[in-house]
Amino acid sequence: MYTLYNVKAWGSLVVDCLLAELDARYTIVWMTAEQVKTPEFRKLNPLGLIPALGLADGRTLYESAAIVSYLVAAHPEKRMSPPLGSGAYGEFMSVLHLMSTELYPTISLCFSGSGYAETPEHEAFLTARARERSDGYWRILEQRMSAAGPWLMGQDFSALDLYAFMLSVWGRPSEQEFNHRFPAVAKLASQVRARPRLQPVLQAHGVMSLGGYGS
Ligand SMILES: N[C@@H](CCC(=O)N[C@@H](CS)C(=O)NCC(=O)O)C(=O)O
Repeated sequence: MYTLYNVKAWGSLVVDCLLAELDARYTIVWMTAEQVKTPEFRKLNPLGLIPALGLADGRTLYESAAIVSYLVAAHPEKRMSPPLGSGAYGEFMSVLHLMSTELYPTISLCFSGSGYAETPEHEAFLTARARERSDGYWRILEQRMSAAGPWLMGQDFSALDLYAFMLSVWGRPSEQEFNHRFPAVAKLASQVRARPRLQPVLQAHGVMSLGGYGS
C-alpha cells in the first residue's frame, strides 16, 4: 500500500495517474500549499516539494522522475515502461529526465521567477527566457511524436505520456494556446484524458477538460 502526498494539479498528478494505471493500492493525503511548507512535511521530503510517495516499508520517495522510475520497475507486469535494462528503457529514461530535469524547472520558472530575481523587470526577463527555453524542449517532444507517435514511446503507451500530460496541463499562456502550437502533444493529452482508469483522478485534480488548471 502506497501513500501519495497530493495537491490538486501539482506535480503529484503524474504519480496519481500512474498509480491508477498500475491498479495499485494507495491512500491519498490531500495537502494545501501551506502544509507543503511545514517542517513536518520536510521530514518526509527534505525539499518541501510535491510529489512524495510513502512506501509500505516506511520510506518516503521524492522527485517525480525517481518515483515514476521506481513504480514502473516495481510493477513491470503492467508494462508502463519498456522492459527494464533494455535499450528502449534507456531511451525511456532519457525522455523522462528531459522532462523532469529540464522542462519541469523551466515551466516552474514561467509561473514565477520571484525566487531568482531582485526586481519585477528582472523577473519578467527570466520568465520570458524560461518560456523560450521550455518551448524548445516541447519542440523536441513534438518532433519525436510527429516522427513516431502517437505516444512518446511510439505505439506503446507508457508512464512518459502521463508525465507529458501533466506538464501540458500547465501550458502557458493557456492550455488552449499551448495545444494549438504543439498538436502532437495536444493529441497525447486528449488521449490520456480519454483513458477510463484515469477518470476519477482527473476529476479529483480538476483537469478533466482543457484549462482545468486555470491557465
Ligand atoms: N524536481 C521536483 C519538482 C517538484 C515541484 O517543483 N513541485 C512543486 C509543485 S508542481 C511544489 O511542490 N512546489 C511547492 C513550493 O514551491 O512551495 C520533482 O520533479 O518532483
